[in-house]
Amino acid sequence: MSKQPTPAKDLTIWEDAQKMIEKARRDGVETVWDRFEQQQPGCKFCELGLTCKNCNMGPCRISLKEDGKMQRGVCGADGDVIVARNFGRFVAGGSAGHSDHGRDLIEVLEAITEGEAHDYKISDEDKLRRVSAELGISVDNRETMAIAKDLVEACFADFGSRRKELGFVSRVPEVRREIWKKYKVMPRGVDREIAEMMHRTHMGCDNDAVSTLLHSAKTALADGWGGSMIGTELSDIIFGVPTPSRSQVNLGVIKADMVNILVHGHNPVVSEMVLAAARNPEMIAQAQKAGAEGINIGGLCCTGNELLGRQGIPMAGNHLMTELAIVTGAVEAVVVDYQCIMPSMVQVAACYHTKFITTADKAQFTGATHISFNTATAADQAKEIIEMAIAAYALRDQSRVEIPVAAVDTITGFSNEALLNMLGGSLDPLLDAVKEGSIRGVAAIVGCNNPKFQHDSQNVGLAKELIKKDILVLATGCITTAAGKAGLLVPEGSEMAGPGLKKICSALKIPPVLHFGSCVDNSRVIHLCGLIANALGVDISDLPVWGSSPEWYSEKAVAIGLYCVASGIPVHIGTPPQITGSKLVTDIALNGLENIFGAAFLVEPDYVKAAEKMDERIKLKRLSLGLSA
Ligand code: CUV
Ligand code: SF4
Repeated sequence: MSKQPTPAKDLTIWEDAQKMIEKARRDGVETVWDRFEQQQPGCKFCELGLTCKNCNMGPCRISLKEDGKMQRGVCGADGDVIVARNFGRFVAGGSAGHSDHGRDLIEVLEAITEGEAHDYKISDEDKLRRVSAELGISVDNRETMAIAKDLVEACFADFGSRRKELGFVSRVPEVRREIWKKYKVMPRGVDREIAEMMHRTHMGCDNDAVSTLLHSAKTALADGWGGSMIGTELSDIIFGVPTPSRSQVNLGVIKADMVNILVHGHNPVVSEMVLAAARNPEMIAQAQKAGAEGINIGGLCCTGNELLGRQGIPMAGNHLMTELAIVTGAVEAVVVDYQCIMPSMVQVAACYHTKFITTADKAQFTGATHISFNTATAADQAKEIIEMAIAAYALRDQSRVEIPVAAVDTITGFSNEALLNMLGGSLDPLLDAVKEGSIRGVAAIVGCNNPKFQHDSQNVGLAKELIKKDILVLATGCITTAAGKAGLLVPEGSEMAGPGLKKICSALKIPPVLHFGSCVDNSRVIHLCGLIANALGVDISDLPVWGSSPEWYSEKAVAIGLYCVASGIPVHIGTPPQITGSKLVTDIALNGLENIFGAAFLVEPDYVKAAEKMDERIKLKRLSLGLSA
């Protein structure tokens, strides 16, 4: 007898997702939830982090039974070392993802300065000058392109090994820098720290869990204050600084009478060009000739966030919505760059008329249509992509189309610049609100979904609990769509907030949850914390702030979590990483880091309890700053 499938309402809190899960079942399409179930029960050793396959004397696994058997790998590594090494490589993977993304932006800026990327330009000269000056580049009476060339060199240098510390470390409060020096975690070059992590975790190198964990922190710091920060700042320079604008979210942004193209991945380099091509009158005329009303671009995951923040392009969904978006039967093309793109998208697309188009040579998918995207030919390639989507429109079977809900309104596109602008050019109004207790603290909730939880239940639940306690929430990554769907990204959302936050939101006409961009844009959050700490003359760890990723899944999320902690921002996560096989490593993550960095991880799968614990700490931090709890 075959088992009844789990009711869709238990898998996700959203109506659009529930309806599409049901349609996927009718259409015979396998989704992430089906595969998650097939994978249960998971491997215990792996879950605990106690498997090692770093050499060919193994693979090895460590037993938690203390009966003398399998206490050490063949080489002699014990459970603590193995867990720390695995964790270190996990962090290196995440840091590499963000940072390689950042490097791609340097290459675009370089191509602009060399006159080899005619379809791109420097959109924000002011920011170019500001950032360059911060990095010690002379900007007075110099041509834009000359400054940009120097900026390119300065950023590339941050990836290598010739520096003592990264350029943007200048944004870190002095006291924090001293801590980093003391524990030898001052990040030098991005690639250097990642490569050193791979080296340290080779058999026979770093065989001390504490030492490996400290280097994990250093690697993550190189991501946050290096690769990611470069990614954010250069994206702003090339495509513009995000400013608040109205947009919409959920599967209702897909339009039955349009050629629908979804952009997915992380990097704005391709998606900005696809958007520009979709706005080209010639392309629109072609789409109309094919019988559509026009061309509609929607976002998924962080590429979506990049376009949402800068261009107000609507968001079709977050991580666990990506397969379901295709199931609407109304998507002509999904255009991807890299990261968080489920390989299954190829199979799901093949069940419909959807073209699945990859664009990055470093992220190719068997069965996809690959266009090797090149900045020199970007506009033409983007047109080619649009034409493929228009051609696919003719193949759409309207009888299979189901757009389950109407779109929900949002205001998105905040950034530190936008925030300052709103506050009249100075952080003071924000600091005053914090001091008087209208805003009791700030929490950045970082994206991701994970089928281990009912989709978005924790993301939305936590955001609502926090704003009730007058804690301002900044949203980055995949929680954005969730917050938007829950009505938290509009000023009216402050009805759900506590009285203090509600008052501030009404005065400034802002939502209680501010969309702060994609996951590389968590660099904006640490930058902001640095600015606030400097303004108050304290360390970041003294601030009433939190990071959180309730439904995290990716290596990148752990890198973000760790650079936040090492920067002095405590981080809540809904599930532990694969470290619980080592009591030593787990204790360090939950407690030991507090003694070093003044912040540590909190693992709490229940969002109500998480919010309470976060609130407790905010109270303590407020009291130590001499403020009311
Ligand atoms: Ni980078 S990392 S799932 S938040 S995009 Fe969403 Fe976005 Fe991935 Fe996590
Ligand atoms: Fe086993 Fe040691 Fe090799 Fe890991 S490095 S697989 S623990 S022998």
